[in-house]
Amino acid sequence: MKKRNNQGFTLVELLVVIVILGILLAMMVPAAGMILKRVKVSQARTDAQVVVATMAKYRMEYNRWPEVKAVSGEYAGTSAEWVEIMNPQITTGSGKRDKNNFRQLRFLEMGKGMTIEGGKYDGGFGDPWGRSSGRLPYLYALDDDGDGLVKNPDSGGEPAQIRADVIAWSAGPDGDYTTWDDNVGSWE
Ligand SMILES: [Ca+2]
Ligand SMILES: [Ca+2]
Repeated sequence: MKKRNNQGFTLVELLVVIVILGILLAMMVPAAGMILKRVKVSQARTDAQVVVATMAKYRMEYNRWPEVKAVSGEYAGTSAEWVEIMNPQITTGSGKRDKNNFRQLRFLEMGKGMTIEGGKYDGGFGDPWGRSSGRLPYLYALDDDGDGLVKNPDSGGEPAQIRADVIAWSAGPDGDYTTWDDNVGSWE
């Protein structure tokens, strides 16, 4: 009887191993992509809640909301101007903080979302998505009439009024603030 060569894999065995590895890899890539997506969504939610907490700290100190230019539509957001007001250690030279935060208090700690590089939001607090158009600031909406409710920025969203003093949201991975299926809100 011919003795089997145990020196290594036969060609067929090697091919089988390669095919199995290929199948495993093909299964893992989408799974890894999905995990990564979920990690970024959860980062965006945490960041949106950081924006809400930062705004609440600001209002506690100054008893009003800061005056920040709108970033998208009627909504202001975490642009460089906002960051400079909330953390006077960061300066873009806009002079905004003198008016909005004359006590030079730090409401925002440097974190992961700092800072947006490139594009018009240079120095802002950006979302976790590295798109070709760059990372985008979070937007926020305020309860400006003091009834403890903020109008839902998603016009078709439920509830129509959100019980909060301030809410914040990310445009989501698609980089579009108006598409709410992937937007990430602080209140959700
Ligand atoms: Ca209100
Ligand atoms: Ca979107």
